[in-house]
Amino acid sequence: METAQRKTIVIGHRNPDTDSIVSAIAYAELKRQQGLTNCMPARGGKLTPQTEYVLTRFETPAPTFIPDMLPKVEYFLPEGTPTTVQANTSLWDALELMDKNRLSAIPVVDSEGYYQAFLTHNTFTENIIHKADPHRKAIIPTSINLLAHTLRAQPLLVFDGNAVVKSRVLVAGSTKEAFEQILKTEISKNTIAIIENRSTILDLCVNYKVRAIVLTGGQPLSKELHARAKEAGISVLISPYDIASTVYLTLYSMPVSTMATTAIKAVHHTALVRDVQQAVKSSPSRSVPVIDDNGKVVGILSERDLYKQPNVDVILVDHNELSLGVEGLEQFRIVEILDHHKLGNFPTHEPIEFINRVVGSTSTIVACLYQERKAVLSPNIAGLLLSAIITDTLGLKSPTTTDTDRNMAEYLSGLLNLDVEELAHDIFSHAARIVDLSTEKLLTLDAKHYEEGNVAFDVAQIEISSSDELRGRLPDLLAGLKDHCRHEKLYFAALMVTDIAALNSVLLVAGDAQFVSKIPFPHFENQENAFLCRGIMSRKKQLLPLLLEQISVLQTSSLR
Ligand SMILES: [Mn+2]
Repeated sequence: METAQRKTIVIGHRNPDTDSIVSAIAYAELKRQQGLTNCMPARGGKLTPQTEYVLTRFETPAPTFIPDMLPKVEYFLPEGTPTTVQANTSLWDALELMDKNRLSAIPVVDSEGYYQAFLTHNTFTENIIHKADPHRKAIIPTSINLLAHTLRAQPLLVFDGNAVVKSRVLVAGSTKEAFEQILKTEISKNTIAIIENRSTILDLCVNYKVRAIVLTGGQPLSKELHARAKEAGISVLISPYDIASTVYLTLYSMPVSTMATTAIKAVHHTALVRDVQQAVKSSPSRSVPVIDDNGKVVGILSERDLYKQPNVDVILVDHNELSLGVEGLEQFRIVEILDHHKLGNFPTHEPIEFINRVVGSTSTIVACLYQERKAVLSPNIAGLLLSAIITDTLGLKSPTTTDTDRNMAEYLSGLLNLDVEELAHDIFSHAARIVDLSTEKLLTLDAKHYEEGNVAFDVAQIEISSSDELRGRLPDLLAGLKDHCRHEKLYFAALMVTDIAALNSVLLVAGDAQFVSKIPFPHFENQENAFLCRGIMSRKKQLLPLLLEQISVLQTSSLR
């Protein structure tokens, strides 16, 4: 039997540039050609207009957006289709299935597969104590068909076979007079009488029009009684077991749903493991059902699954430092790295394929690997690779460009019959620059609002590919921030302008003068409210902690 291949995700750095996106797409394609069929490209951020242009031009969809790799439930689910039972299955069949598959819990689903309840050994034990309590009347919700099925009984007469009705179970073990006394106190139509073939008692049951008669000992009914039972609408079953076993099995003919608990909520397959850990641990079976977007059961997550390795591997392209990658990467097995940056990598538990070359783009490395591994390079992939080499080397002009990049660009342009200069011109002129966007748009495109202690502030972020784009806009942007801060009564408002080529950000801030004066970065272009933050690309992970610390220092000192 062929088992599904482990999933492998190829992903570039956060705030992905064209090289990160293209090398992920092209390398995932190469891996698939080499037999790693479940290998998918992903991206950890929004596409820049430049990347969008390149993907559109070479007719390739954007990789799946994975904002973080924080461990999610789906990465820990055991492989294969989960065992479930439908709500109208008998308790006996459900328990038998659990026993056969060595399960401590089983999700109860409706006919479409939607989650309804959870049957665990614990919930069963708790419920059976109540149902089988001899101090209370035995009332069992069951249908005639479930009863016949569980008892392996021969149905003689069946009326309304699928209706589940709460029924009192009576065993005719007494004299006719005593039994009649009992029958008088019951609602006959909700009574199931379990009788050894005793004609006097049978006669009573037919007269009182009980719901069902279960005959034990395998004896059939007399013709006369059969006819009267039929006329009275009484179901009659012949159990192959003796009275004791028949009574015992009757209890297990209840639909499984009556013994399952609805208190255990299903978790979503994309939920974060850290958010569901408590639910798993406090569940009596130490497991919870997992559902997909449609509410259908896709698995059971057990506590022991949480200690396993996730079922997804990761290939990093265009970065080798975890701090530059999407959040949570360290929890996964990194199986390969392709990069052209300085090393800042992490220890691994096992040897991995690690290719780091001093070239102008990761896409150059991927293109070389297509050649080395004699893989098919489709025109679209070739076009993407050429575009990424061009963007990462600024049209083969940046000092990072090597002969390998130039040779590869020439090879690809020959393959595509496309001039490098022309393509470079198209890419750089089509990519939207901040010049084309209004100040308001730039300040709101990707703005986030934060509240810390008794202050509120906004930090927006935009990406540029050259700081030249920013220079002419500085006065507008600073004035816009000032207005926004005053209007919204904020402690401060900031715009982080991230240069995806230079890997740094310019921070523009308007607001509390004391706060602004304490920002620990050098001024940008001698502007009082602009700062150059070298190596800072992430608002969430790098900038925000610094801002929060500054706020807390100022607030503490103002209390003194
Ligand atoms: Mn790169």
